[in-house]
Amino acid sequence: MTTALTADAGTLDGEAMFDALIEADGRIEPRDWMPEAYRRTLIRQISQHAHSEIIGMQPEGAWITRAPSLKRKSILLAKVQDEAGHGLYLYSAAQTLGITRDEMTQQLVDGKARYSSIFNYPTPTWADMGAIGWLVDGAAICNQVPLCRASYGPYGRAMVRICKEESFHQRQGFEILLTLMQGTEEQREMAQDAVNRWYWPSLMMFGPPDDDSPNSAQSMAWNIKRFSNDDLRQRFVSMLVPQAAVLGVTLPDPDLRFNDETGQYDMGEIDWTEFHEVLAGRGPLNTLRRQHRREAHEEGAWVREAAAAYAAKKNAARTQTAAA
Ligand code: BYC
Repeated sequence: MTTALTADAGTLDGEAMFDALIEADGRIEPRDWMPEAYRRTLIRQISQHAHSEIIGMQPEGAWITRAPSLKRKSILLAKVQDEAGHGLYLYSAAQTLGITRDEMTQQLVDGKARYSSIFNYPTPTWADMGAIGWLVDGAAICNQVPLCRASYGPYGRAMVRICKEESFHQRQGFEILLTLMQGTEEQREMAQDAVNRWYWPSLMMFGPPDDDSPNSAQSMAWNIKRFSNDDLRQRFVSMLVPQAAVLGVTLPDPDLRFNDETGQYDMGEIDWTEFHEVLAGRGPLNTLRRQHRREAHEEGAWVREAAAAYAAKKNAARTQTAAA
C-alpha cells in the first residue's frame, strides 16, 4: 500500500514518508525510501529464511527413496518441492532490496549466513517425517502467519502463499504420526521417540527469549515482526497440547501445565546452551548440511552456465531481430 504516498530517495521527505507509512501500518515497496538499517534487517531475515527452506529440504529429502508407500513418496516429494519454491519466493523478495541471488547463495555455502537451527538435527526414522511436519511446520506456521502482515510488501505477499502450503505440510505430518500411533507397539514407540527428539528444538525455532533477542524491539517497531519470540512460542505450545492428546503422544516436558491464573501453559526451561551451540555451528549435523549444499551448488554449476549461455543466445537473437 504505497498509494499516493511516494517519496524521493535519500531526502528527508523520504524518511518522513517512511515513518508515516509505518505509523499507518502501511506497506513499504521496493522503490520507496527506507532506512539502511531497515533494508539490512530485511535482507538478513528474508535471506536466512530462504536458506532455511533450502537447507530444510535435506532432512526430508533423505527419506524420499525410503518412504513406506508410493502415496507417501509422492506426498513427501511434493512437500520438498514446495520448500524449494518457498526458497525461490523468498530469494526473489530479498533481491528487491538490492542483493543478488548469487551473493546470498555464496554467503550460505561459505558459512557466513545463518539458517534455522532446526535443520541441524538428524532424521533416523520414518516417524521423523511426521514429527517434522507436525512440530517444525507447526512452529513455522505460528511464526510465519504474522509475517504475512510484515511491513515490507514483497515479503508479506510471499508469506501468504508459503503459509498456505505450510498448513498442508503440518497436516500431512500430523497424519503420519496419527497413522503410526494407531499401528503396532513398535510404531507407537517410534512416533513418541521422534516427538521426544523434535519437541525442544522446535521450541528453539522461535529464537532466543525476549530479554536476549537483540533484533526484536526494532523489528517490531518497524512492523516486520508482529509478536515477540516468547509470545509466539507460547502460542505454539497452546496449539500443540490438544493436538498431542488427539495423537496420544506425550510432550516431553514434565513441567508443562496449564496455569489458571495466566490462562497459558507454564513450560520447563529450554536448554539455551544447546541452542547457542547449534548457532555456533556445533549442532549434530551443521557441517554435513553445509557440505551437501556446497556440493550441490558446485555440481549444479554446469546447469547455471548452460542456462546463462541459452539466455545470452536468445537475447542476441532478439537484438538482431529488433535491429533488422
Ligand atoms: N535458528 O534477535 P533475534 C521452515 C538468530 S523455515 C538460527 O530474536 P530475529 C521450514 C537470529 O538470526 C524456518 N538462528 O533475531 C523450512 C539472530 O542472529 P543474527 C525459518 C536463529 O531475527 C523447510 C540471533 O539469533 N523461519 O519453517 O529478530 C521445511 C538473535 O535472535 C534462530 C524463519 O526464518 C534459529 N531458530 O528473530 C520445513 C522465519 N533464532 O542474524 C519448515 C523468519 C534466532 O543477528 N524469521 N536466531 O546474527 C524470523 O521470524 C526471525 O528471524 C526469528 C529470529 C524469529 C527466527
